[in-house]
Amino acid sequence: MQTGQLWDIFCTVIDNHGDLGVCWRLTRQLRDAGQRVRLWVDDASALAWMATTAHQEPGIEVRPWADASQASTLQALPPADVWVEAFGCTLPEAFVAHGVATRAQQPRWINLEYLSAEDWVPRMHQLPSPIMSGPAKGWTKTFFYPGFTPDTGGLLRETDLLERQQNFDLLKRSAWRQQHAPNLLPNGLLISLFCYEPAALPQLLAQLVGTPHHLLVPPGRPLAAVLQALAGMPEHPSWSALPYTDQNGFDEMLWACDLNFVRGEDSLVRALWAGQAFIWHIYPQDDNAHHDKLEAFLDWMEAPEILRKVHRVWNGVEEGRLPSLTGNSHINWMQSGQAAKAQLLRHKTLVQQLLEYAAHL
Ligand code: TRH
Repeated sequence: MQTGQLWDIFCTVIDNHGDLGVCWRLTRQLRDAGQRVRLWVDDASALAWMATTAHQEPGIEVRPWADASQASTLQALPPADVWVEAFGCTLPEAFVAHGVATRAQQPRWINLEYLSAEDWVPRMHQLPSPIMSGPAKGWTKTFFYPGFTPDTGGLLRETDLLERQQNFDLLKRSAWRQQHAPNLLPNGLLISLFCYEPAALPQLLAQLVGTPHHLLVPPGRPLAAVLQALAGMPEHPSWSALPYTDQNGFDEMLWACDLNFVRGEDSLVRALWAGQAFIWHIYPQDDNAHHDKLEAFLDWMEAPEILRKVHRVWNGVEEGRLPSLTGNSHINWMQSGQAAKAQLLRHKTLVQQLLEYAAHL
């Protein structure tokens, strides 16, 4: 029985999977914390592989964005205690107007922002922002910034994550590896490649040719980028394509591999929790704003120089040769990541902080 508060989370899918990935994870963790959640999404199709049980989860309703503007829907809806506007998606005006017309007091209205390690984030986190126009003029919205330090909103982390990781023991890990890379030699690294279209991809692929390492390529943009790069290569590295998997399956991939190339926002956090070596392809932004975001993250990670160099070349911040993935550098990267994970495990999670914030209605 979900006795907690009722949350309306709004999510628009921009161009990849992270908006929905983050919102679904948030939905699931709030429900696991005893809350009731309505997730309003404009394009929920990715849930078919990302969260196969999404439409049968107790305490969770996944609803089409368009319904939030239907008068008949709105009249039948019990009012939520908290509105979450994910990544500044702008709530449907009819939904807001209905709230203003029918509520004695405004809900807690949270604008959940994108994840960043930049130093201005703690100053912006939990800042109230008066609404200056539209049906909710005079109400207040609060900006919630996820982050890597205790003075931010924190990160999404399931309460059973460590238990799940312990259950994924050496036996399960080697079975996973055997299933997905049966020909991997004992001295070979198993590498996952979740990326956009990195300029240094041909360099990475060329580096792996003739080595015992095996590349696992998730579907979508990573596979398209690899196929395009391979078309121009006389010799190919050992690699194989992966099917789409749900979020738990994606975690197991990260846990089973020795090195994970991740991207965007959600898989970066999952790679940190996985505790294996990782390299991050940040979501490119037109004005190169992502360069500062990348440097801020590397600063927070206290990344060794070679890992900074790899990130700059991988993200096209710097031209030049991609440093090779030799054994010892890979071990150093893993140690950097594990130190970062240990720090993060001591912080309150995003859901803990959201619940504390919402409790003071
Ligand atoms: O897909 P992304 O590039 O999403 C991006 C980022 O979120 C970015 O911040 C945002 O601005 C942009 O979308 C619009 O990368 P990300 O964040 O890692 O999200 C991918 C999600 O998909 C992640 O939760 C992992 C999940 N996933 C699976 O669960 N199974 C799969 O098979 C695959 C390939 C991905």
